Amino acid sequence: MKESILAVRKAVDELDLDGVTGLVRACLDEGASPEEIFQDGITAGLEIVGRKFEEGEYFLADLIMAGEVVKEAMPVLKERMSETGNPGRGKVILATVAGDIHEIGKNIVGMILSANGYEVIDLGVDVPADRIVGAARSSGAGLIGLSALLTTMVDSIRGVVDACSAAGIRDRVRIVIGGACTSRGLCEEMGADAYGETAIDALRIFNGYTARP
Ligand code: B12
Repeated sequence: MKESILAVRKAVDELDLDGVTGLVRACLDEGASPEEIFQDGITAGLEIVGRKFEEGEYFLADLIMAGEVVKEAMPVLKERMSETGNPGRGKVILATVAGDIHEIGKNIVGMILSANGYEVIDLGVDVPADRIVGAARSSGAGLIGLSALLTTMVDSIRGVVDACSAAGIRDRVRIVIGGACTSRGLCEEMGADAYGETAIDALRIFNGYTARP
């Protein structure tokens, strides 16, 4: 792995708000792709932060700081990604489920999808099922991506599936789930259509649904 990507990972792990943007730029200048930087730099760094939190070395304030460090780095990556777009793949509704305010993974998924031609309707975090249904109806979007990181909130996924059924739109929407606490098994249990482990998986899954014959 490139040294420069390891430096981004370290900046996230060590909560280096001032240094992170310069390090991300250095990776891009060396030819690393935004996807590599997200996966091996930012996401890997956040995993270390999560471990330190679990082990009592970091506290909630550090988690908040880690979120800020990543937000700081996002604009540079976003700039680079929008250069490669090819419009017209379809509309995707993205939301972090009710009760959960983690947004970094959802935002990365959103950036990768919009850089690849999707119109992303990002409803934000802690989104109730009825808002998701309302957005699917008013926009006509047939794709829904749900992000969930808190084990205690996974039932919110079922809530969205049930709300789509109750509204009579379940057969015209595909519900894809992701986020650290989700899995293929959970996807089946909740009655969703697909599970993606990474943002690149999200793109692959949605591309499968929108592939033209
Ligand atoms: C940063 C962080 C926070 C920040 C979030 C800041 C923000 N703006 O988002 C803040 C400080 C707000 C926070 C709060 C809390 N957090 Co927190 N947090 C984290 C941390 C360190 C990183 C999360 C993250 O952004 N990861 C990086 C992203 C890129 O990964 P990701 O979201 O999984 O997304 C990737 C894939 O999963 C996938 N993906 C994501 N979404 C989707 C959607 C689709 C459709 C698809 C296909 C794919 C996909 O693509 C992404 C890129 O590849 C994790 C630890 C960890 N390692 O996950 C804990 C963690 C998630 N938090 C945790 C906890 C407990 C909390 C709190 C309850 C703490 C507290 N006591 O208050 C609160 C919850 C508040 C709430 N109601 O939601 C626990 C959850 C445990 C659990 N399993 O339930 C974790 C795992 C930490 C730990 N080890 O204990 N947190």
